[in-house]
Amino acid sequence: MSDDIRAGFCAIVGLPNVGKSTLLNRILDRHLAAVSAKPQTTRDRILGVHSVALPAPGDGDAVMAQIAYVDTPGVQDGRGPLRRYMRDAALAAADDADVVLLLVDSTDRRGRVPERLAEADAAALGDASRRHPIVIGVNKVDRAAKLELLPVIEAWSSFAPGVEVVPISALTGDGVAALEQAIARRLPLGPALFPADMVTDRSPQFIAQEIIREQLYHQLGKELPYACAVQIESWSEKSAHELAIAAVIAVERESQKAIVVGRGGARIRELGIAARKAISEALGQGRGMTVHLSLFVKVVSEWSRGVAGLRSVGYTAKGES
Ligand SMILES: Nc1nc2c(ncn2[C@@H]2O[C@H](COP(=O)(O)OP(=O)(O)OP(=O)(O)O)[C@@H](O)[C@H]2O)c(=O)[nH]1
Ligand SMILES: [Mg+2]
Repeated sequence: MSDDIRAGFCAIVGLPNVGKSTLLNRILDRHLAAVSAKPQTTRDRILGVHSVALPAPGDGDAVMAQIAYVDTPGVQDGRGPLRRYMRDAALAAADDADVVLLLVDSTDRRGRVPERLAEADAAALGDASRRHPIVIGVNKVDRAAKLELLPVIEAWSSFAPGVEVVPISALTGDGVAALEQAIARRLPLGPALFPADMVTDRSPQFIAQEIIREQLYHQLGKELPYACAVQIESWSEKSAHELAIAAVIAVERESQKAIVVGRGGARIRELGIAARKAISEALGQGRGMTVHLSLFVKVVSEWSRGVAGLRSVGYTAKGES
């Protein structure tokens, strides 16, 4: 590993639904983090490593930069153990980072300029950015009117000293290369932190579990996804191209189980088909992979109401095992 590159952690923080996970997937060019139109999709920190070449000023050689992105749950007020767990994960990631990437949604009137943030949100995001260099990504510019964008960019330019604001679209990729350059320039010089071929610290099991959870967000009504947790029960690689997975969807009440299963099992079947396709694409990486997926629904009474319940469905706080 060379000693003269820029390398470090970049925490992606922001309000729920601004496009943090979409951006990580776009940068890595793969389906790693769950994405949905509903807020509070991401529950855990997810690491994704990406290297870029940083042109040197003048005629010097380009410097490599290894950026270790940490996708986080949207920062929000901590009501209830699950929300607190998610908020802690986001703030801890920002605390540990070398650069904070604050992502804002240019189409969302609530959060698109600093003055519009709720006090608690502003305090949490301000805290996250105070101790580290900060880059602000103004996202979803594909949907924002150009004239509306300028005041948004201007407003964020004075959020913190030395801040750089980069308009982007995580969906189309517009501006993302410039954003990565702005982040890379702020990383410390030093040895690479991860092997050159490493993309994530997350296992294929975690990626599969997130894809199933993502389908729950896509296919269930407004409230129900928040009552669901997914755990992989068994994982068997029959060959390099064939994988059998059994997963449990934990819900909190019998009535929820009935909805997830659907009439005659129709809903769970639909979920299974969509998840199986996405898992085989994500894990096969274009090489073709046959996935057999069995889904079961189980009631774990009130799992989101306490720390023991969270632990029972796999949410373990930092430092626990
Ligand atoms: N038009 C448009 N939509 C986007 C863009 N980036 C993300 N979205 C959409 O915004 C929604 C939220 O995206 P996510 O990536 O799940 O947002 P997030 O910030 O990770 O959300 P949480 O994990 O809930 O905090 C999804 O419907 C995305 O498709 C963008 O650049 N343009
Ligand atoms: Mg997310």
